[in-house]
Amino acid sequence: MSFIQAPPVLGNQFDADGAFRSLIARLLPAPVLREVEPSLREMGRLSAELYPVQLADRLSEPVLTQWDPWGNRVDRIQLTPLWQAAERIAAQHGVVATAYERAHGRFSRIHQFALAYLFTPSTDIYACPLAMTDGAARVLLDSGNRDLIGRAVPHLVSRDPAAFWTSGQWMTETAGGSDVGGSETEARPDPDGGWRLHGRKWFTSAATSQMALTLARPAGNPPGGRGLALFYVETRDDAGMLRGIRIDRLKDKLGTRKLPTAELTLDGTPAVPVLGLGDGVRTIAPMLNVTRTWNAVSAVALMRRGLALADDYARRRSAFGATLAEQPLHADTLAGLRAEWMGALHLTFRVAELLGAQEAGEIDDAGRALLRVLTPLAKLTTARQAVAVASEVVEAFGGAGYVEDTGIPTLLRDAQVLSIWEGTTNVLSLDTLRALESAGGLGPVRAEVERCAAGVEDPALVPVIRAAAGAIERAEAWLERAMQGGRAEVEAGARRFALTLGRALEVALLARHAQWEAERGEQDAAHSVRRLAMNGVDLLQRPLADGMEAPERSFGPLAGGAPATL
Ligand code: MFK
Repeated sequence: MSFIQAPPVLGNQFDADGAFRSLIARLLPAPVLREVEPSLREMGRLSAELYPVQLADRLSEPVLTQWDPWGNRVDRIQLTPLWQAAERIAAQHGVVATAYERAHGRFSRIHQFALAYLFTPSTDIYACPLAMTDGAARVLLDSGNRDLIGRAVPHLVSRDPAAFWTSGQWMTETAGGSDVGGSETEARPDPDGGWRLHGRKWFTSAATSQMALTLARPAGNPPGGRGLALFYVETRDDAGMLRGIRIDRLKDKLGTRKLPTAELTLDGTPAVPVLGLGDGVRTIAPMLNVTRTWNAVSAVALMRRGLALADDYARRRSAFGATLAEQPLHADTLAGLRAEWMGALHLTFRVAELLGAQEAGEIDDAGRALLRVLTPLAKLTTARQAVAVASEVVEAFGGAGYVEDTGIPTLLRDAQVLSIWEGTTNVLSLDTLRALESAGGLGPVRAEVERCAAGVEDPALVPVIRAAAGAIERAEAWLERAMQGGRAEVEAGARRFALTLGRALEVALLARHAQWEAERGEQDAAHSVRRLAMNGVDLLQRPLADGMEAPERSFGPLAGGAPATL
């Protein structure tokens, strides 16, 4: 009994991530890259440094204290030590602020999401409050409400931990997390001219935020989403007491256990309308699009963490006379996962690139339509990939991956939320249809694949990009056929359709990058893009032998669509 297995170890997570460095080297002009690299390297260093802290903090969870010893209702939440550190680090390193300081114009979004990508896996999903903070800043700035912008935005984008605020996004009620139009919270006018909210918010992540944006129905408004209005709430008064808010309980969740996700009762909560007294869903939509982009960034960040650990472990663990890394089947399994992650990475940062261009006012109508379509596609595709990859990562560790204090199971539990919150895979598939409808069809997606194809010349990559274009063509044909069958037929296939578009876009974007690398004598993306295509792209058509069609499935990418014929 003398053998002790060496555990996986992480180095600087920026330096160690060649695929990511290659991507940002293409996306950022050289002078910008030179300027931002030190901040990314520092975040990569912190990410490695915080990982053992995260493991040591594994069992602590937020604690809700509702009453003080003397019978006063206090509703205080004690956050875990790593979450407290994460808030400070996030502020100081500008994980939100970078996007709004816009020191590098449209490239600042890429810089910011690069910081978030490195920050996220070692900070116990502190990305959640940051995502909502970012989304709240976006919504307030878009609203043009000068009072609220002046009051809140400087806090939301502050680098000073003492001044930094996070924001909640209170949407979900017992009547619906997806069908938000069913919200029951009522806004009643106050004699002093303000508004007070009455209702119950059923799933409020980050209940410790200083402010929140929330939906409520002004008394007398009609039912449905249009009758809701968006309200701004400051959660505590100067004495630190909650303002007409009770925290009823913290949720007992499968994962994201460090998040103080709470059930709240709003009992006369003072609130300020953000933009008029209706159309709240439309007003909050920019926030959803920002948080959905964060979701995709978190998905690629968690996949990357799983793979970094699995790769390192494969070099340390021996079985049957060789390291796992030298075992062909294990190496092949990891290569398949790496391909999924790289496709997801490229789709996600394409969204970041477009969002940055939009915010800097450097986007045309076609770019805007593309961003609107790519945002739900990136969210839904990368979230499903993250769950599938995290599950395989657990398996790549064998029994150790199933043991809690290795920290590996947490990856799977945390990844599972990514396909649920901020819109489930199905809800986002329907949102994709809505986005395509307003774009007048698949034009933006087709144009994006054609743009990628135009840059691909390497004979080894041409069949790959053709596979992506072919999948888009078949998806378009499927949509036309399904539309003849009526709305129900289109909706029934919407998930397979959206995942096919998402995967085809990943292949196209990665192939374009592989061409760029090939011109520099590198082959990393080329290997992965071929593998991604072989993992399967097209979930709408799954031909079997003898002209049979496989039952259509919309399971996960690794069990995914028909492998492309390369
Ligand atoms: C780590 C990263 C992430 C961390 C964040 C964690 C926080 C977790 C907390 C939560 O989970 S909060 C809950 C998140 N909930 C959702 O994401 C809701 C999911 N449901 C949907 O997205 C539904 O599709 C939706 C609520 C939008 C449907 O509601 P409605 O009332 O049927 O809306 P409708 O009529 O479809 O759209 C109303 C308007 O908004 C329309 O514009 P017009 O009024 O001009 O016609 C839509 O076009 C517009 N709209 C809707 N979604 C949009 C959008 N516009 C732009 N982008 C979108 N995504």
